[in-house]
Amino acid sequence: MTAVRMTPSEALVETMAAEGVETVFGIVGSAFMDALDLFPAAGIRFVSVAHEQAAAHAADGLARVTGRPQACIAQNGPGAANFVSAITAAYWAHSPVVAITPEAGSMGIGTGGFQELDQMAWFREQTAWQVRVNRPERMAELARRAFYMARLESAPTQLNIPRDYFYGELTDEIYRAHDISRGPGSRKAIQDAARLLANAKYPVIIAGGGVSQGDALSETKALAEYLQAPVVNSYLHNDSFPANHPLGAGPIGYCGSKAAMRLLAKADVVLALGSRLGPFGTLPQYDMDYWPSGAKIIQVDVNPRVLGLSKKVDVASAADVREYAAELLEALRAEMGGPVAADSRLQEIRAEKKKWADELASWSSSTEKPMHPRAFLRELSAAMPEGSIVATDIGNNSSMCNAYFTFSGIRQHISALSWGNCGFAYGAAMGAKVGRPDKPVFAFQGDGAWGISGLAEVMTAVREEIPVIAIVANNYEWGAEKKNQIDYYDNRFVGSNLRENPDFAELARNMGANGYTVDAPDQVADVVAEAVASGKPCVINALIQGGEKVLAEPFRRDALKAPVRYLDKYRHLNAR
Ligand SMILES: Cc1ncc(C[n+]2csc(CCOP(=O)(O)OP(=O)(O)O)c2C)c(N)n1
Ligand SMILES: [Mg+2]
Repeated sequence: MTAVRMTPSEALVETMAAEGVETVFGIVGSAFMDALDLFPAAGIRFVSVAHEQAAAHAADGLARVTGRPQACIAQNGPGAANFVSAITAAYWAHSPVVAITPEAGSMGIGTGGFQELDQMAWFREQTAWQVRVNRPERMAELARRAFYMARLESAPTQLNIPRDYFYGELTDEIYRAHDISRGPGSRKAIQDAARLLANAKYPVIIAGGGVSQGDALSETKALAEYLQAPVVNSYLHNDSFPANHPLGAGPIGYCGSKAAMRLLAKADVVLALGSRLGPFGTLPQYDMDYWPSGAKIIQVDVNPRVLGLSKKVDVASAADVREYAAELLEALRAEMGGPVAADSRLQEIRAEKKKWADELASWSSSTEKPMHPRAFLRELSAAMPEGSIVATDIGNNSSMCNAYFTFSGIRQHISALSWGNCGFAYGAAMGAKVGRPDKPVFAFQGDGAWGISGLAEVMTAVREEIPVIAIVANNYEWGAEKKNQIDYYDNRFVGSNLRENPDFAELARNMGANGYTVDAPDQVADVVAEAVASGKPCVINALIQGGEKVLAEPFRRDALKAPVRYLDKYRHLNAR
């Protein structure tokens, strides 16, 4: 295509189409109506949500399953502001989302007009790149840049457009920005890593989110098999290496796999592939300080800014994880001459996995009604068909999922990650389902998180025919926070009970979805199978026990202190 005459709205929509955007999430608004009117003719589906937070989570979920930048759009001011938390979630998840934020008209900026907000400031901290379109003629160029930078940085970007700049005319050429090849990083670093690994007594691989986002699973498997090294999933990336692979030991971190943590503790060399080694991913768990502090660390990440960020590393590579893993294998072949024959290591991994599976089973065998959460999670994970995509939220039960949900391939576990916002999973699951209509997609949320963003979005799923299956872990409490009040505040429950929850299954039916209630473990498999087969949006209201006896260890023991009160009127609230 050569340069032709068009409007800025046409330039924006054509650029999105050129970048492969097929779906945009948002809520209709006059500020961008001139462009929105073109979406159907451009072949772009507009998914209209109930709250803009879910739109940005959906774009994130869609980006994570497709590996391509995705977009959301909102009215200026309040609509754009509603994006902020969800865009921050995408930022910490390294997910390429382009937030398109129309703003007050260029002739009114700075006068405190209707729906005016300094939208650049609101997204400064959580985007890798942002631009305010400063002339309508630059629309195609700047939109293309927003998508390119999202791909380059694997992060959200912001395209901010004064609302009058959708109108006018320009002459321009529309094309997709070039691809980026990053390569395997420095040769010397690969040689150094190969030498360390060749001489290791007990190498362990940490498969991070970069293995999934970098499509590096087969290269990681080949590397692990050559070294006969156990592979653990980094925190909240349970899909970065298959649980059923003989070398796969499961996830480290909060509520993860004891097998993984015990095996990692033995490492003398750690190869961290596509991981920033996030500070919350390596804290002690189950009273186990499993991080191998004496081990040599090799860290590989596409983003050089995260290398050595939270751990001292011995060899660091800024590299495409897939290309790196392939090159490292070649270097190991040259260094070692042949694969490690370590039958004893395989046996040990098998034994550790069995020991942990048995322990977990013994924690999860209750048949009580309402269900013990662990008995429920065990049935649920067995009932989810292989290949399912699961979005997980933040909360005590969402965290307990880490020990139960296993995945056979990458891009299947869509978790809230380090932004840690309750209300992530349903929007993300909607986006994931739009991207993978062929797969069952579940959203796992606690009842509190469900109220933040979930429940109201069932209207979206019904209206837009997005058949996600919501699992509401309904314990009538903000369990994760209640656990802190149990452990530190002598059972004084301020704001943590949710006794008045309505019947979520009936509500779902009223909204046009299928609604189910389960309260015993032996009901779970049939209901999940029915929900999967229905092809409709479904809500499974899972009645589970809450409170002291069943809640998992608190997440932030590292950050809480026993209460100290000096004033007489509060003295009775001192820790006893
Ligand atoms: C947006 C937001 N608000 C508050 C919190 C603090 N918070 C963390 S976990 C949690 C409780 C979650 O309760 P629920 O969703 O019912 O899950 P449960 O812990 O009961 O399994 C809260 C309020 C948060 N992480 N995010
Ligand atoms: Mg709850």
